[in-house]
Amino acid sequence: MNPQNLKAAFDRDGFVIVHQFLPGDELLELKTNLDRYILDVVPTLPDSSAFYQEAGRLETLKQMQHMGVDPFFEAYPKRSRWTELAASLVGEEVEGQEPEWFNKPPRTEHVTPPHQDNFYFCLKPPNVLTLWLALDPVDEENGCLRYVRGSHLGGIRPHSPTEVLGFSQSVSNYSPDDEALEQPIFLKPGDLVVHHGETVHRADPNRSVTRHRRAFAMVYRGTSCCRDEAAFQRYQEAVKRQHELKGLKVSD
Ligand SMILES: O=C(O)CCC(=O)C(=O)O
Repeated sequence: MNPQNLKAAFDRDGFVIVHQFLPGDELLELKTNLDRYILDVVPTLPDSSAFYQEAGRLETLKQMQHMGVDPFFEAYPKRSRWTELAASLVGEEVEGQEPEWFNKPPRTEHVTPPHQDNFYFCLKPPNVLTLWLALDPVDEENGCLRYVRGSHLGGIRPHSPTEVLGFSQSVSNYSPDDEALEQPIFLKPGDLVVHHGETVHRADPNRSVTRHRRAFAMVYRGTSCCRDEAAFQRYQEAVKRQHELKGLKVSD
């Protein structure tokens, strides 16, 4: 798809797929650094930077954030392949946030509850998006993302607290009408899906026995965005309460 068509699809649907976004050599470089980070850096991190489905079991590692502690991942968001795509879809210059990593390990009951990222980010105007790169084949069996088509155009929906570590808030009035508009996203390693910060999305658990569902993600915000600091503070306090209730040690 050419850049104009990508933007038109993104503006209309709130998400767009770019197949074969990352060439094989760059995918290998990224995976090698992720393996290194998981082995060498994750054991040194506070609980709030690496989440497990079952505490202490490395094979159930399901989410990593604040990855900018590592020089490779600190520099990664500035790579032009990523910034150029983000800027062309947002429609202005962008700033990239620290990378994140999401997994649904096999045989774990880990759902992604329906949510809008900008409920967490509190940015106005909502010129913010996520670039989500598949590291494994992703389909219905291992818990693909599901987007509610066009939902980025309806504003922020009410959210309420969840029990899900890493996704502390969920759309509270998610309905069969939303489900009817859901688009499941099937990807191969190196394929990318981009979603707008106000697109409602969710994912089922990984029902497979052996297949991981790993993804590398980066959030880019337009330079015109400002944070609603009061709303952001409320959100952060809710996250802190959730972490305390789950007994996590939080360093920041
Ligand atoms: O990987 C997932 O299941 C969720 C990712 C997500 O919600 C996001 O990147 O905004």
